[in-house]
Amino acid sequence: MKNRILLLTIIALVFVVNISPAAAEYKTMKTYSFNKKKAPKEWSSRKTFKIADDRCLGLFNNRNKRYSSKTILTLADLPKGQSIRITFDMFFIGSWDNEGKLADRFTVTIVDGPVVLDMNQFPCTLINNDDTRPVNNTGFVQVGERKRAYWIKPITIDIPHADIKAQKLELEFKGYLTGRKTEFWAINNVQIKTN
Ligand SMILES: [Ca+2]
Ligand SMILES: [Ca+2]
Repeated sequence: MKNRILLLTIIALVFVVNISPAAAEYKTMKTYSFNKKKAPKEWSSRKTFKIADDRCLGLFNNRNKRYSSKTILTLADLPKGQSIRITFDMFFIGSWDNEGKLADRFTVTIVDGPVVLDMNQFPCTLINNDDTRPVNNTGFVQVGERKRAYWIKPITIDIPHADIKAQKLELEFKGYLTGRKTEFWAINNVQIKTN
């Protein structure tokens, strides 16, 4: 009897170990790498910008008229009853602030729905607030007359199927920056996955 229970336990364990990676698997439905001057029509703001020889969607700044403040991604004909996972590379350019009067914010929101990403902590550390002394930045990029440090952060957003109405999803990416010429953002390598 004891042996039988042991055997059943082992079988159950093997089953659990085998099934868990499959359950977490997502299929990539769409990829946006923004390698042309204009992003595809699904994006409301379509300008792209080269950072280290790789084009991104951007730049964005909500306080500077030369740039867009946001972009909306419209996805139609999504598979019925399935949740969506969105991954992308977020570029924080310049001196984004985590606190005080100059604090910044970045959100992703389902249009007419909930906020699905709300960030107020950023990797943009500068020694003595000096633009030329960034810590752990990915690189530098020329914006206007100045070179600014940037940091890339991979982001994952899961959207439950209950938040997807009529197989359609409109996602608004928006920054709330205080710096007109010192802070920007861009995105790259957006992947839309279903499970
Ligand atoms: Ca790209
Ligand atoms: Ca700021």
